[in-house]
Amino acid sequence: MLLKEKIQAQLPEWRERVRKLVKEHGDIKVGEVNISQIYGGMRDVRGLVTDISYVDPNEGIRFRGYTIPELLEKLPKPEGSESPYVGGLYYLLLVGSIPTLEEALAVEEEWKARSEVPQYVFDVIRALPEDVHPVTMFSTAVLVMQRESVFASRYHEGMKKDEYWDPMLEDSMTLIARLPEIAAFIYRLKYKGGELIPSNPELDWGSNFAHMMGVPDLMYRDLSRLYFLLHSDHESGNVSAHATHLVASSLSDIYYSASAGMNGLAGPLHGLANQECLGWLLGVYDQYHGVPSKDELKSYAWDTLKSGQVIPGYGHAVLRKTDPRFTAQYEFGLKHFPEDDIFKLATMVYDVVPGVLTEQGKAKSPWPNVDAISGALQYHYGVTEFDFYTVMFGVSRILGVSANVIWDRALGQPIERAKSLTTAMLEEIAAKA
Ligand code: NMX
Ligand code: MLT
Repeated sequence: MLLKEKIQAQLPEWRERVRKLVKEHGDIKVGEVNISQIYGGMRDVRGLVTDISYVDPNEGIRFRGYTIPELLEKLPKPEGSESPYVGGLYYLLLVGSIPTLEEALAVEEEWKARSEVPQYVFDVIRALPEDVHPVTMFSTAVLVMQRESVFASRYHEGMKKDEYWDPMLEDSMTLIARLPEIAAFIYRLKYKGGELIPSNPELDWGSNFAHMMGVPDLMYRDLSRLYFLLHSDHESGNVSAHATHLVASSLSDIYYSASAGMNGLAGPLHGLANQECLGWLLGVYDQYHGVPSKDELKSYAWDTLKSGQVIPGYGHAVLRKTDPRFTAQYEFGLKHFPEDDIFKLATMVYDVVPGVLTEQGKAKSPWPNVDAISGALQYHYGVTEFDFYTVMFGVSRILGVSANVIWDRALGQPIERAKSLTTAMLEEIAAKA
């Protein structure tokens, strides 16, 4: 497999680089932790490492050093399309350089060869109660495939530690290959009376998802590839990435680990915010029977805050400016459907809500994150069932978290085990300070 060869070729240098850093500079301090951080969700505590993506508070995400506009320009695309192949993005995440068209297509081909979803996965999803949330269905589907883990079986056969990354890559490729069909199956089962659309082996991974969803507008294929690129990774401290990394650090395989990550993504302060955000926009739209005036919108936003709720899609734990993932989606909407009512409303929210949050003075960032607009774009193409949106986030996020745990294994990262203290101990430290 191309990805395997490419990673293998880099391993000696990477292992030596990390070994040297730890051996020669292991006791150099990179930060300190204070009591507020311990009680405050470890904000800004520098305790993780990844070379796959980095989030600068003012600039936003870079994937392997590339900004989103750079990636949209440089990654290979299907002919006549504006969004890159997802296979090319995965190559970049794992290998660290922009692939050629042939290299991107080699990843796409590898996924095609592994894409058949075993019948038992569909049976398990069908056996769940009808009112189960789509993310629960998705996470369950990922988890149940654990029985096929190559990593788990090779571990029990006694594989050597420096080989761990290889079956982690094997499992990740199989898991990712199956995700578009599993997600589209959940969508069609839950909202389209179970009328399934067979996979089209002629299509790339992202377009095939769009096809199986049953959205007739071909531009939805471009949006799907864009969506999967944007949501794939956001360095290592966010809940889904950290949960996946933590679980994988005990040498759980990717099925156990990614399913755990999905369960974290399902929280309303994390990935579920895209569902919440569209619900909030529709709440505004219903209340004012259409796109409201700016004053009406301002008053709705204040009502939300006064009722003790957050405005979904706004604020961020790291970012202090508009999320470039928001900007990329905003530009897509502006180009293709500027007159769409829900898109116009999401744009108006961008004009109004940062001012409201600034006036309230609580949120450290009043600016939009990735979730503030993604639903408006889906809604335009007829994917109006917004409790499905976090499944799409999950499909994408598994690209990033799997790339990370493959490299965790390659570089021999140990089991994660931070130290906790008691409140009395912290009081004692405070008293002595
Ligand atoms: N609406 C209202 N209040 C907010 C918002 C918001 N959008 N963002 C932050 N605050 C509040 C926050 O609840 C906290 O209040 P309190 O002191 O009463 O606990 C205060 O402002 C300070 O919070 P921050 O330090 O600015 O934010 P934090 O780092 O704790 O949390 C989020 C970050 C993203 C969880 C938070 O901004 C939020 O809840 N946003 C809305 C939900 C959302 O969009 N989540 C998606 C994030 C992206 N993703 O996909 O994961
Ligand atoms: C993410 O994409 O994971 C979110 O923006 C949350 C985060 O980075 O904290």
